Amino acid sequence: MASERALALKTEKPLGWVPAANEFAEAVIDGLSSSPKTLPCRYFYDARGSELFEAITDLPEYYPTRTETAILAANAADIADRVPEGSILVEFGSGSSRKTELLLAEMLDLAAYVPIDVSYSALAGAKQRLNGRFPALHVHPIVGNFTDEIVYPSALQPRPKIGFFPGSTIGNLTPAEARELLAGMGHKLGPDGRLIIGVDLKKDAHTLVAAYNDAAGVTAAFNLNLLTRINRELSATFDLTQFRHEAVYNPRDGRIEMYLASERAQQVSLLGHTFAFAKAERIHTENSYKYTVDEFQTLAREAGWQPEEVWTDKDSLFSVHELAQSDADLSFRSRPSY
Ligand code: AVJ
Repeated sequence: MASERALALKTEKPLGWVPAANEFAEAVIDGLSSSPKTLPCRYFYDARGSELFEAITDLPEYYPTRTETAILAANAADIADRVPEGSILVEFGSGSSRKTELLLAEMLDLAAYVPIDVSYSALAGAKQRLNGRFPALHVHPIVGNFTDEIVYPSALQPRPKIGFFPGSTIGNLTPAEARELLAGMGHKLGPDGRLIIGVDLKKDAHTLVAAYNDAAGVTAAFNLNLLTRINRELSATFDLTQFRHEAVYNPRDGRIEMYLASERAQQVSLLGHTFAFAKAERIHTENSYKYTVDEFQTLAREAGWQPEEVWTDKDSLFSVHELAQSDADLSFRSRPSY
């Protein structure tokens, strides 16, 4: 095994950490001061936002979660076979860790599971559930953004690391940002690191648009909840009845774009700032990029990863990729015990 690269360490945030109000305030004021106006999608996930996203994953129109879950269920044993004994599973943006259970049920000799998420409540709920189902599994949650440096407890530091990044959350980033994030994950997971990543696939616009404009209006509530959070945490004056959810597919860039559109000319104030909105003016809240398998494998190679395996469903709606470090020592695979 190649020697482990010392990983940059950063002070671990205590469980219960929430983003500093000023960090949130700065991002919101910057976004609403820019033209066109924007709000970062990472702030969707307060407690209510995480609940609404869970509800989205059960919607008939929102195919990604159930399709990825079926792919993982069908291939978890194969994926687990390729994981060295005593590894740690590091999940970026773990949320409820529901999909992860499919892997954990097959990866019985993990040293630990390290879920990383911005939502304290999501981590706490997942830890409690996993402790019940896998009493022998060491669960070490980290509250933070998956772009942050990871602080591994010293006992886990030298262990082989398997990254897990499901749900096509990579789609929230532009391809350039995604390349950078993947390269950063390579650094965080070490020279023998592997990465299991879920990527939503390009398909007909009708299916895509429906997945982000569900008939029940849950995605609209998820999008508008961001304004509720800003009103609550930053004492803003958004009138939610005067903003409308919009989600469109942009075929040129291969992405779904989500917006909050102003129903009329209006002003919103927060923390001493006043922002004017024209009628129909939009706030961009999220991109969700879609890829072909080839496009994503090319991006992964550019980020220093070697595509090893890819699994899709029979309708090619979604894909799960297994990536290895392109300079990784893969000889351990040929040992009979694996
Ligand atoms: C969690 C980012 C993968 O983009 O499909 C779901 C979030 N936004 N419905 C996605 C989301 C609207 C979701 N990701």
